[in-house]
Amino acid sequence: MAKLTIPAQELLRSGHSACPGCAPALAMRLMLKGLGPRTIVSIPACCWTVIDTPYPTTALGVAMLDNPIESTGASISGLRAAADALGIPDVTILGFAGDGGTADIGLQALSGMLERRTNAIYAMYDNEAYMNTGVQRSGATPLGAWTTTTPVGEGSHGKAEPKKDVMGIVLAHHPVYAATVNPSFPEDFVKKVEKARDLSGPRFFHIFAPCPPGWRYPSDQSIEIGKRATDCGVFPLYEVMDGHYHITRKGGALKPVREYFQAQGRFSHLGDADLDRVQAQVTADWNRLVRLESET
Ligand SMILES: Cc1ncc(C[n+]2csc(CCOP(=O)(O)OP(=O)(O)O)c2C)c(N)n1
Ligand SMILES: [Mg+2]
Repeated sequence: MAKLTIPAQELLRSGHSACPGCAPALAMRLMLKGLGPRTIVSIPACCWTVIDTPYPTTALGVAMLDNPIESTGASISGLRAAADALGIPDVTILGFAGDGGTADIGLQALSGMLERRTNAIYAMYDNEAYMNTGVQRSGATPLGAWTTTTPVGEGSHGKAEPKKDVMGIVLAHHPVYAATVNPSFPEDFVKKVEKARDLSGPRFFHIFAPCPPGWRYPSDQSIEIGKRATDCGVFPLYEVMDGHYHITRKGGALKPVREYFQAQGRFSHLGDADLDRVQAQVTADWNRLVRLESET
């Protein structure tokens, strides 16, 4: 029988209010399995504040602080300083924020936390839009995607700009550890979280987090969508430690991006020429990553 490598302990309780098929909920579940109960999590305004609460209830089996959307980086620096001042041993400080609260509104606080070398983990769960407020585009929304503020029709063809390279921005701060994770690959996810837990200094996760209502696909398809994203190269799995890149899932030739895009209503307006352009970009980005791995 295969040996289970994922801890059995559940720190995300039943009864939370995530939508069916919510990958951000699964991401929190896996994150806390990797970090364990001695974790304090700081969450800004995002879907996750709604998933966890309403006050006075909580679905989390760890201590949680609700912070303003722009402040996750500052909040986890403060939590770390407080834990150290109080002499609380062996506690992991985790910031768990959306893409809007990280790539856009909280970018300055994230940069400050990384630059101060705060001993904490910052995790960005990336559902590629401001979902909690009704699917508005964020800096992390990919090129061509429909959102309510990048509509499809005369004069608009979905988002006109490419996705912001958040890993690139984070890596320019030389964190101790940074990795991409995807709930569709739970062993890889938890293994990286356990590795990060045992390090000291600023650490970062970019979490792929499909959203059925925002991406317009049936709620039983989240795991499949996540698998396709990684296997076509749209969301490669890798880690960077001490400047060394390591791709953690290679799996042979990349699958065509069409299989990923055509499964989601938010891309249904894209034609062959659009998808050819996307394919060329994804292939170029993948080749760059492979080069970085071999050069470092
Ligand atoms: C300064 C500020 N601006 C706007 C809001 C409203 N707001 C609350 S949640 C949210 C969406 C956040 O998007 P993201 O960080 O991607 O998380 P998601 O909702 O997608 O989980 C916004 C805009 C706010 N709370 N504070
Ligand atoms: Mg979001």
